[in-house]
Order: sequence, then structure tokens, then C-alpha cells
Amino acid sequence: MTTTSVSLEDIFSLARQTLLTAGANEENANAVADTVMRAERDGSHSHGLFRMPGYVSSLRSGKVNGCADPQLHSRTPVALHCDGDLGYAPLAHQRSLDALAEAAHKSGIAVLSITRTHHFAALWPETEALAEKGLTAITCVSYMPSVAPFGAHKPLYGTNPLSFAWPRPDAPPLVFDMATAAMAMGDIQIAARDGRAVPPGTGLDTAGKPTTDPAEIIKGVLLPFGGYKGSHIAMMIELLAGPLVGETVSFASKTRDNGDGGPPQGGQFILAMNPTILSGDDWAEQSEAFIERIGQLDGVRLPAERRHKNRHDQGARQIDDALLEKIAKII
Ligand code: NDP
Ligand code: PYC
Repeated sequence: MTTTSVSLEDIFSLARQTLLTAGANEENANAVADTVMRAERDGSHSHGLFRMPGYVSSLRSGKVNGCADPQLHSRTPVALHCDGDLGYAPLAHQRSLDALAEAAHKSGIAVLSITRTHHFAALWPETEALAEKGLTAITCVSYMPSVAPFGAHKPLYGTNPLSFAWPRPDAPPLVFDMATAAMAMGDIQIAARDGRAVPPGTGLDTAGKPTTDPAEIIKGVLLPFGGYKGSHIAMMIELLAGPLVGETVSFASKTRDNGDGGPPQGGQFILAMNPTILSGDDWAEQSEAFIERIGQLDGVRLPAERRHKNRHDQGARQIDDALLEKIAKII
């Protein structure tokens, strides 16, 4: 694989220009391009420029509204809803997360349900933004059937990511963000592109046999992480990001999807909690001692440490030439 050095500014401009060319308006293009640039900056490669062909094909097919005008309203002081207007999720986040934070700061806990949206990114930008405001946050989305429930050989659950963030007074938030599939679909696709085998236990081929060949898994099915326990977390996410918020579960999302390669219409569940109201002013004493204790153990690294370290480097990133060529052809 050969690569080219591209500055963070140019990554943003490339993503923005590509989205504008595909029909997005300024506000939507800027919101998505910012998410793409931040993914490349932090080293979330499967959800940065790699996703541009999918973003573009769904704009061009008309499945995604590139001029979406997401609308936020409060159903109660602690139950907020954003109608995404069939656009990509980042603009809905920009228009909703401050209000969610304000509601949680005031009432101790608040929920944001997002419907009629298309999420094709990492989830940490949402939880991390809330934790940077002193809140603890949980979010999840579903996808399209690509994961077999434990014991099955056929896809029913999406790759269904879950992100959690905890605020720290004098350090960046503690954040994890993970697919509940043994591997995110984006990482499987990158492994297939690069001709790399994946670990045993990642998925099955079309005959339902275990395989480490990512191309066979793409045709077959992914497995949930952690056996039946991960499978149940994936099931919970289907319910939280679907029926709870007023959207569909993965298999129903697929039924109305046009198969253009971009993300399906779906929902997002975001919960924000204020530790000062729920616990008291000294909430951080115990959590800081706990987090420090984890970090002191030999062989352990905290989730998000890798991303935050990458973030300190504001220099150019190495981008796969084949991907740059693919994006250039789209424009
Ligand atoms: P990873 O398995 O790479 O990482 C999961 C989490 O574990 C991260 O918080 C990561 O922190 C942390 N981590 C990784 N390795 C270690 C380690 N050795 N020790 C301690 N912590 C570690 O993520 P996935 O491949 O499961 O998911 C990748 C992305 O795909 C996520 O951002 C997810 O949101 C996205 N996704 C999006 C979907 C969508 O529908 N929009 C669907 C599925 C996935 P760190 O980041 O610092 O490495
Ligand atoms: O990597 O599984 C994935 C994924 C699905 C939608 C966006 N990313």
C-alpha cells in the first residue's frame, strides 16, 4: 500500500468539496467533513475518508437529504427529540447536543432521541462532547443485518456500536467506543482491501463455517463480540436505537434501504447524566482514584488514550493512495 501525506486542513477540504459536489449544502457538508477530519486526526481510519464513497453514493441516489434541516424539540424538559430530516447525523448532533447538555445539567439526566437520520461515523464525538461539558454519556445506533445472534448463522443484528464517556476534571474524558460485532464492518472491509486475515472468531462464511478471510465474512456473517453476552448487548442496542426512540431495528432498516452502499435510515439514543446532581460535588474523587488505579496496572491502557495521543499531532496524515484516487474519481 502506498500513501500520500495530507494535512488535516486538506482532509477537511477534500471531504467538504466531495460532499458539495455530490449535492450537499454548506451546512451539511461542513458538519460531515468535520467528523471525517476528526476521525482521521484521531486515527479512527475505518470512519474517516474511507467512508466518502458511501457518503457520496447515498447523496447521489437521493436516499440521504444533503440539504437536511434537522429540527429539535423538547417532549418534556428531559426528553428531547431531533428529527434528522433524512440527513447525515453530524448536523443533527450540532443542533442538539448543547440542548441535551443543558437539560442534563439542570435536571440531572436527559435523553435525546434522534430519528430519520443516517449515521456512518464513529460515536465517540457525541459522548466525548458531552463529557467535556462535565456529563457522563452513553449512545448507540443500529445498522443493517450483518451479525448473527449467538447460536445463529444468519445476520439479524447490525454491527451496533456503543460509546460511553466519563468526565475527568483535569484530563480528557475516559471514552470507549466499540462495535458489538467482533469487528466493525469498516475494519473488515479494510482488512479485505489490504489482504489481511482477521482473528478467529470474527465471522463465518456463507456455509456457516468459521473463517479468518474477511472477504468470505463480508459474503457470510459477522459474530458478536464475547459470545452470548455481546449478542445480548447488540440486542439491547437494537431496542434502544429503534423502538425506544421511534425508529426501526436493523432488519426493518434494511427493508426500506435502496442498497446504494451508504448507511441506512435509523435512530440514535443518547443519554446524558450530571454526576454533580446524582452524586454530589465530590463525585470525581472516587472516579479519579479508580481510573488512576486501572491505568497503573501493567499491560493496561485506557480506552481513548490512543486517539487522544494521535490528536496531539496536528501534522499531516498518511492516506492510502488507492482511496485518494477513488475519491478523486467521485468528484
Ligand atoms: P476498537 O475495537 O478498535 O476499539 C474499541 C474501544 O476499545 C475503543 O474505545 C478503543 O480505544 C479501545 N481499545 C482498543 N484496543 C484497546 C486495548 N488494547 N486496550 C484498551 N482499550 C482498547 O473499535 P471497533 O472496531 O469495535 O469500532 C470502531 C469504530 O466503528 C467505533 O468508533 C464505532 O463507533 C464505529 N462503528 C460505527 C457504526 C455505525 O453504525 N455508525 C457501526 C459499527 C462501528 P482507542 O480508540 O483509544 O483505540
Ligand atoms: O463499521 O460496522 C461499521 C459501520 C456501519 C456503519 C458505519 N460503520
